[in-house]
Amino acid sequence: MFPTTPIVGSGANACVMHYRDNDQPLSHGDLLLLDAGCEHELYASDITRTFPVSGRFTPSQRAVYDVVLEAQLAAIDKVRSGNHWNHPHEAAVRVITQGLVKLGLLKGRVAALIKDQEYLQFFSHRTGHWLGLDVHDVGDYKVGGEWRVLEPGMVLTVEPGIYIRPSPRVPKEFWNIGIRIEDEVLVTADAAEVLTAALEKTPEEIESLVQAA
Ligand SMILES: [Mn+2]
Repeated sequence: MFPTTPIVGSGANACVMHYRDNDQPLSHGDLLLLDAGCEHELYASDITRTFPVSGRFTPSQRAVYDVVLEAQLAAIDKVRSGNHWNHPHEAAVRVITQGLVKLGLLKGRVAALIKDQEYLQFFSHRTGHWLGLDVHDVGDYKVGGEWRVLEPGMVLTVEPGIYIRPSPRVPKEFWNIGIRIEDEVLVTADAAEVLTAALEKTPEEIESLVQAA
């Protein structure tokens, strides 16, 4: 989400939006949220993956991961020329709200929950930003008061997340689950091209990567 310093947060810190201390020990059963990137030929990258420290997601972690991944894929599907800047975010909001209802973390009708922005309790940031020479690159998100229309050649991040703080209203097995999945996406005339598609992303791939480490 933020430039320059990586975000490496586990446990409760995975739910802290701009956590930068990056100095806490990893505990079995926790998640590790890693938001980082490299530069290549002066161009920035910005990637987030979330790992189970133990090598295996708990059922609750896995259930939330599945929702975030579904939201990310739905958002990426909306990255195409002719759509506007907010289409991917709207898709992510819909999937995340549906998922939060399915998980029992929100109660009510999905349409009303979206209208009332109840998802903000768990997903309080936007779904992406321009990416280029800078991590948060220059460029308008609105033009003439309207969401900017996507054009081939634009590059943006797609990074929905769900962050669940301890609360008496939330079952304990969900406490301190913080999951974000972020890729770089190129707008083309056709379907979006995920520039970071070579990286592990499915829960099975992520678990295998940690187990092999
Ligand atoms: Mn980002």
